[in-house]
Amino acid sequence: MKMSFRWYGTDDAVTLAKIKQIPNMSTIVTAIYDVPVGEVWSKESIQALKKEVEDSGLLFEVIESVPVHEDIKLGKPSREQYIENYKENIRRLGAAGIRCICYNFMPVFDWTRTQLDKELPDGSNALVYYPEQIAKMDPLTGELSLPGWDASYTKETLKAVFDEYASITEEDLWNNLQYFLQEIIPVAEECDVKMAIHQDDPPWSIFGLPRIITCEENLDRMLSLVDSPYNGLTLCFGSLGVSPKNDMVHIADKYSAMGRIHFVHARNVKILDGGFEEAAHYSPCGSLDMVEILRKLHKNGFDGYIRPDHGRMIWGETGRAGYGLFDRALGATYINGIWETLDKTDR
Ligand SMILES: [Mn+2]
Repeated sequence: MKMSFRWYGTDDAVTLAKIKQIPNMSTIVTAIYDVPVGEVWSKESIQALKKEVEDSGLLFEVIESVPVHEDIKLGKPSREQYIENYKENIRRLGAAGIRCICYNFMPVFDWTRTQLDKELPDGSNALVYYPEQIAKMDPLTGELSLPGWDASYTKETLKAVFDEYASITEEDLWNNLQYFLQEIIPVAEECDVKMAIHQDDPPWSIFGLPRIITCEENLDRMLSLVDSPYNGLTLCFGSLGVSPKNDMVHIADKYSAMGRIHFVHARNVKILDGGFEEAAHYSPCGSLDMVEILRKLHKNGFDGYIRPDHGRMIWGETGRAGYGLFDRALGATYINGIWETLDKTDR
């Protein structure tokens, strides 16, 4: 495995120099954030990003994310141009040394939580999702925003895109995903860039919008849409794992044995009735058995990228919710410890 860390660019308070000091850190996971969704990234900005990362002694090999334009998910005629743009981004990123692109196919919203700073009993705070809070949230106020979300929506444009999704069923979304993958995967193969879809977070419909990347059955279907190793997964423990019906040990085993996991988001969650709280990475802090999940990846020879996913805010750190330095660094070290133990014992 190659240990990696998400970095939000030059204005990220968590600097490359700090990330570099985390033991066993090899790769930066980043993106270009100032280009509207669906547009082609300029070669100059890709090169500048690559140089900045590599000058810090880290590898520039993973992009999270190249976002998929809503018109592709909606299957509108304008998707043709957006798919061409997407292919061009794969080509440009591949030429710059990127080997893995993480993306998702969630309508409108990326990951969703109801509170970003819930204080936990130990005084740290974490992101949480409580069903009673989601029931009271109105996404159409335009006031909801989380790191990584498309910030360009106004109240009016959000209403318009919701109206468009009113007639889109899950089957429509499947068809639109298939169309997209059949177009882009051959390009990913040519460019040696592994495409790695992120599961829907949380893995159920929210605000009446369809969601399909939610469970084992649907992961099987997704991977069969284009049967190529370049059509793979970002296995996000904390996204799939909040649904008790998703057996994460089994899922990690199955898809890593198939060679279809290219990128791993390792984090723990405490499952509540219909909701969840993000937890420290250490297994007893949440509902997931991190050792057993990682053991399956290790057993199957996983050699892709892994990054500690969302951390809590600890030791008074402030900043981008879920993306502080301290708790994610603890997570990386915990994963390193498990992996080193597996290296030395599971032969
Ligand atoms: Mn994730």
